[in-house]
Amino acid sequence: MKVAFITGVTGQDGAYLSEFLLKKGYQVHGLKRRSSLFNTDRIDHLYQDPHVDNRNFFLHYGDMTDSTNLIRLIKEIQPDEIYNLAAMSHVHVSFEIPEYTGNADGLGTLRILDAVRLLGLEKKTRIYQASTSELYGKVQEVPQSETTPFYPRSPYAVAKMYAFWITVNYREAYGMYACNGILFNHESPIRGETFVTRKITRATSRIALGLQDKIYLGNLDAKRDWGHAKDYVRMMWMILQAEEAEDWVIATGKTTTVRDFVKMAFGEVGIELEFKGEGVDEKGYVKSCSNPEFNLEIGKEVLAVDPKYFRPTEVELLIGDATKANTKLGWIPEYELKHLVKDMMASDVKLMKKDQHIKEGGYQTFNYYE
Ligand code: NDP
Ligand code: GDR
Repeated sequence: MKVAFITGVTGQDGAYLSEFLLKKGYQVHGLKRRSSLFNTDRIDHLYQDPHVDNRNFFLHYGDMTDSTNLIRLIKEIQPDEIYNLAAMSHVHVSFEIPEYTGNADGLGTLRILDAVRLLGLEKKTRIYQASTSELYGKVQEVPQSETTPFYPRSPYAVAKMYAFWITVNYREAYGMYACNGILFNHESPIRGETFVTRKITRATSRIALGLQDKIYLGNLDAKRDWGHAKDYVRMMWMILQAEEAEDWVIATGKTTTVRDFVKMAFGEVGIELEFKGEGVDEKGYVKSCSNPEFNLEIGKEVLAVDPKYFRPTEVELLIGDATKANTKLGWIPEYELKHLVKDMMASDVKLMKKDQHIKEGGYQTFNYYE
């Protein structure tokens, strides 16, 4: 039985990857942080009672900023594969907590690599590093591939740039099997609520159901290459099964503006939007509503721009070229953007209907607009 260790197991990718590896017959160990509230929502369905035999899913407390903890865990687990997914992963928030981001995302990666080296596991343990299209930052060339130069535009991206190169360096210096997956944005119904796609699908569902009036967004012109997280975690595993340790771009090769994503999300529930105005004055209005379930007034303003969501330095355009992964590993994404939006909207409408019932029952529901 192969043994995997996943840092960031409670996150979007950690949850899907755990499911994927358990189905493949792996024993999966995950690193979770101590939190004052339960933080295991995404993996609760995988939980196994510690008192039963034959468990194959284990959670361990730890933190990417704590070397001794990581060394002890890797020593105990003796993993065949480590997937280093833990990170302070929000680009905008990284401008608020740059030092912590550098510590967790940059040095955290070094701690994993060095633990493997110190424990003499260089020849046993394969390491996947969650690198990112944010490394490309300011546009140098499109589409972006493994040979495109980096120009990071946030403390998050700079920390991930250190993580990228320290992974390459340990591979070259110590002959370790360590790879970077340069993944472009990938989303799902369990995407963190403050990333733009999930913020949009949640708000669209709430607006349609009369639970919220409006959504406030930042840069509507930003373009992202959005894929489905399920396709991307499959590729993380494929990367570690390849003969040679290499770095790989994973992307769909198509790009879409935030504005068009909003239109698609509203379209999914039969609401057509029209946009008027420019820059900070741009607004979105209901043009038509073909769904009798929703009682939305034509002409209602449902979207406005709030400059507080603008970033000090923005990444305007991402579009990836995954030819290498397509041809060398045979990876082809199963989901198109329209399937992703459908999946996310179906899930959020269902979730928000629960809130509607709670509200109708006289109880308060909370929504954070970040
Ligand atoms: P999430 O934000 O959903 O999950 C991040 C995970 O890291 C959570 O489990 C979080 O724990 C954990 N974590 C954060 N800080 C620490 C720390 N100091 N110590 C231990 N664990 C920590 O991210 P995703 O699942 O979306 O992304 C996974 C990885 O892939 C990240 O490294 C991200 O930067 C990278 N990436 C993501 C892309 C995407 O589009 N999703 C694209 C390219 C790269 P908790 O639940 O307690 O907060
Ligand atoms: P990103 O994702 O920064 O690409 O990082 P995010 O969804 O946060 O932003 C995408 C684009 O949308 C614009 N935007 C907004 N973003 C947020 N969060 N909230 C808003 O209200 C809003 N309005 C417009 C942003 O300016 C940006 O251009 C994600 C993370 O998962 C990283 O960890 C990962 O490395 C990259 O994707 C690839």
